Amino acid sequence: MAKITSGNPVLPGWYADPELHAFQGRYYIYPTYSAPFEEQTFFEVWSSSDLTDWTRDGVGLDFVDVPWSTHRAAWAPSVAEKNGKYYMYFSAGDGAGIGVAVSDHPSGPFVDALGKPLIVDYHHGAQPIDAHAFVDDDGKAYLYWGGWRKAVMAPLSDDMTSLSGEITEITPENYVEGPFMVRDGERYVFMWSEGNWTDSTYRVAYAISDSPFGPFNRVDSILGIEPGIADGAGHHSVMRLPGTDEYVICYHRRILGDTNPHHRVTCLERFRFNVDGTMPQIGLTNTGVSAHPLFTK
Ligand code: FUB
Repeated sequence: MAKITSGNPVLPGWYADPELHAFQGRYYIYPTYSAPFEEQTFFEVWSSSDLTDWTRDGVGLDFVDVPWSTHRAAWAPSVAEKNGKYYMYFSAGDGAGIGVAVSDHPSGPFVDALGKPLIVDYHHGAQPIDAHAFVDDDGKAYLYWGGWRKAVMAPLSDDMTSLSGEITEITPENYVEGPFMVRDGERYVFMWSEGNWTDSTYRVAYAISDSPFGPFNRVDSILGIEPGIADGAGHHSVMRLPGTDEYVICYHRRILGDTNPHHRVTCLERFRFNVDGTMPQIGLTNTGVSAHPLFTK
């Protein structure tokens, strides 16, 4: 029987840094497998027809096939579609670099496109992790990334496997990692994670700009802790719910009192922007989101 709400968490087991998309009439979540770094050697792909029931499609990319990855710390995949192909940007080896892999299908298999990292240097002090690919309404694509409390960005080339412009530092106040961009009308809403991913201090904050290049001035935190339910909510993604003016935030959070740093679970919540364009405070729930079937036209 179809579920009415997703419940939280939506994926069984420990998964973090989830990126949510709607591709080809189906929803997809691309998460980090949250475990000790040596056990993080692959990226799974999960999919759903209506946001409530999630199926493990399989391993989309295995570090066995990425020799430069150092075969550990497979983190924070971000997937973008361009010209019918799907590009996965991923972090490898706790700073070994950001790679890009390509597939003909959102479930993969993804194939390492370059045979080497796309980004390996620490530009402006930013650790090369936590890439996020944002495709604007005009089809131009941008890559945002950075750990070690520094955020940078650059335009992507049309081939999606190289940068086409200068790497600019965009670090907002309190930034730690996990950058994400969403466009709401004419406004570019940039978000990131603050605090420490291993404990309850982790949270999400945002800035609004009229350009994908910034500047990004911190407005407020919007997600982090819910007394009696969960804490340490962060490293998220946001997707506009097709056919509505609502958004879904997909994030990971911690179980109250559980101090194992890798015990992170993937959850969903629905929200609307406030009428003045600011973001609301987003509560952490156990009910998750209501079913929203997605049909291909
Ligand atoms: O999941 C591994 C790392 O933890 C990510 O790259 C960080 O953003 C943090 O969520």
